[in-house]
Amino acid sequence: MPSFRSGVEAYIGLGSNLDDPVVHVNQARLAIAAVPGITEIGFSPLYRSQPVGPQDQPDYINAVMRISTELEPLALLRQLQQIENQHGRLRLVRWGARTLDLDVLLYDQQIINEPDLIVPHPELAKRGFVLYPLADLAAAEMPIPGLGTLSQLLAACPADGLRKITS
Ligand code: A4P
Ligand code: MG
Repeated sequence: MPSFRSGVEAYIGLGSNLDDPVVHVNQARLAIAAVPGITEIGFSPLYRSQPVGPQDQPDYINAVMRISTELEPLALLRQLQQIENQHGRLRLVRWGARTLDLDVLLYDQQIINEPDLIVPHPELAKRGFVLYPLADLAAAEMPIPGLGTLSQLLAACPADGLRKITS
């Protein structure tokens, strides 16, 4: 009997605030979609957001990508980190300015607590620049494992300083 592997759904957060962030985010989208074992299902509008963390850095461009993937969670993270590195990402300051940041927001409906990977992303519930683009791609009733539904999280998270810049 042939066996068919079917992908699981995952959501990736994209962020950039250096060296023409819109270009970095759009190129990252293409690079992610080109990884064997990843298929793009949807891509949110781009948002401009004020920095969370150190304030002496430029505004961010943020977006969320919905994918289907055959990669295991850690393999997915490693692929995203390779793409970050190709974009000249230097890890200097926690939550500091970066050319490209790719986070695994959700992987299927799994809760993952490994040294290198925590899913859902630990800051997801507090971040408008993650929740609002997520809501452009997913049903309001979507459960966020361990945290409630997407609409419950949105209701508790103001969209302060968040501006949609593409449709
Ligand atoms: N890691 C654990 N879980 C995950 C996950 N779900 N996805 C580990 C991705 N990585 C995960 O990340 C540090 C380590 O987190 C990695 O080695 C990985 O194994 P990093 O990208 O090297 O460092 P970082 O990004 O400086 O830290 P961190 O905690 O990942 O920061 P965040 O949460 O990514 O926040 N403000 C606005 N407006 N928009 C932004 O996009 N982004 C950040 C970065 C801060 N402020 C921002 C934005
Ligand atoms: Mg990160």
